[in-house]
Amino acid sequence: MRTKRFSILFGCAVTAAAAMSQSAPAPYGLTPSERQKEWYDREIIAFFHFGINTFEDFVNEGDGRAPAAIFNPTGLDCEQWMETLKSAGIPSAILTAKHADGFCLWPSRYTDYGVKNSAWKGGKGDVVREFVDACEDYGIKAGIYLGPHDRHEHLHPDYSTEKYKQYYASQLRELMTGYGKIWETWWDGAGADELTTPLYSYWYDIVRENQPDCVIFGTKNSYPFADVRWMGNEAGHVGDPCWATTDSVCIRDEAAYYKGLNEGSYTGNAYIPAETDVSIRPSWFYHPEEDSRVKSVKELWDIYCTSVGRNSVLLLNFPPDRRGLIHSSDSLNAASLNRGIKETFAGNLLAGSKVACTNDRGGRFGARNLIDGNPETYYAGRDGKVKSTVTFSMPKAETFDCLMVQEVIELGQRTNRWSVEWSADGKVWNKIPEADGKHSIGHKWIERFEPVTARYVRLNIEDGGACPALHTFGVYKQSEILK
Ligand code: OTN
Repeated sequence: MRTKRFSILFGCAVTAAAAMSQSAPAPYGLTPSERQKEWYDREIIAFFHFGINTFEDFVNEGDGRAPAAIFNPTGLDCEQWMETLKSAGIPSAILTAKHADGFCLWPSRYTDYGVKNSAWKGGKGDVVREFVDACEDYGIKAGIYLGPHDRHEHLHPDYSTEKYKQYYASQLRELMTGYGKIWETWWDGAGADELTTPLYSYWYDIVRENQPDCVIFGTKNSYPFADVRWMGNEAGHVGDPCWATTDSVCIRDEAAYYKGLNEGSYTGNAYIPAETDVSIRPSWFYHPEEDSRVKSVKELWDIYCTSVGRNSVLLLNFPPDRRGLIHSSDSLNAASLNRGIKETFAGNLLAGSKVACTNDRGGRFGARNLIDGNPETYYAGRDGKVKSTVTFSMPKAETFDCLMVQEVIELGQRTNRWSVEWSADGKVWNKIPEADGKHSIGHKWIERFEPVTARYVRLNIEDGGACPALHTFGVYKQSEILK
């Protein structure tokens, strides 16, 4: 009797010890760098298109001929920009230090075309300095757009010259060494898609030597150095699926090129996730004519769902006006979007559910982790078993019209087919058409659908390259603010 009792206790202890020591799944395929993980977690980045174009009538792509003197914001206040970001819940921002017109917002030693020859502050001002200082004060991660296309210098199309290479390099060095920590730099392909890889290689060294954590947005020939890619349009909608991987040799026919940007490729040979650049107004630069055409909260929510909610990061442009301030309509709509997102995702309706799972790794990887609201824990299946069905039984019927699922991105893109179903009685199951035959998940995937009232929900992982590893799954009711 004594012996048996001992052996039962001993057996339990072994099982518990085995469960505690259950090892994590090995990463599968390509995985993000630390820089890319940090970038994914930002979710939204603000873009500020501000420069000489702001002071011309309806110009977005200046020809580089506007006199520097016309740049003269009457009340520039970068702290007001930061207030907009704080109420919008946006943790990072990128300023167009130099757009395609070539006008420099900082007093570059390498050109006269910039703030030092403007009327603003008697030529003694530095917008980049004011921007990075305000970012620092507000805990916002600062980024710099230094457009490779420079019409003022009339270098186009002779981009491959040594003169141009050094000119850009000198300006890049000024910005990467003189303004503190820079979290992102933007190599816009607009007007510059033909720049060669050796040129980017030279510039890349300047970024990496001085800013090891700086994420590089790159296109085409800068892919070997890019941390994030363009997603193929400026409307805010990435593809479905949207893989973080793509083919780095992507200049085939045009359709394949755009598909590669918009959707990526599950078998792609490079991990370069998609960044979604879109303006809150029709144009990139401020035009008073567009004050009534600021994107509505509903439009912004659509964009959030088709960018952040499709495994991308949203780069949302807020163009400061001629005073040097963000217009109140832009700020108010962005703040409402933030409140609506918070309200929607505050309550995972599956949180109190009983959970059953067909493929449970055990130990600390149980499927309950999907609904514990803790980003540190995750659910994983058993090695070699890619399929899984996780069934959630809620304490009572709930009505929802939105779902969200997140993979453990540091373990790679594992799942490549999934669906979600609901049931009122746990016997008859109904598909959610918008969540059927899905492919990518990645950092975050959101689907919206007609309201459903259900007591049971199941997540089906139907195929993948390795056992599933997911840290969140939830169903939600969209906030009224977003409608
Ligand atoms: O005419 N264009 O150059 C253009 C029109 C619409 C959308 C984009 C572009 S250029 C495009 O810009 C992207 C950023 O939005 C990337 O930098 C691409 O490399 C570039 O080709």
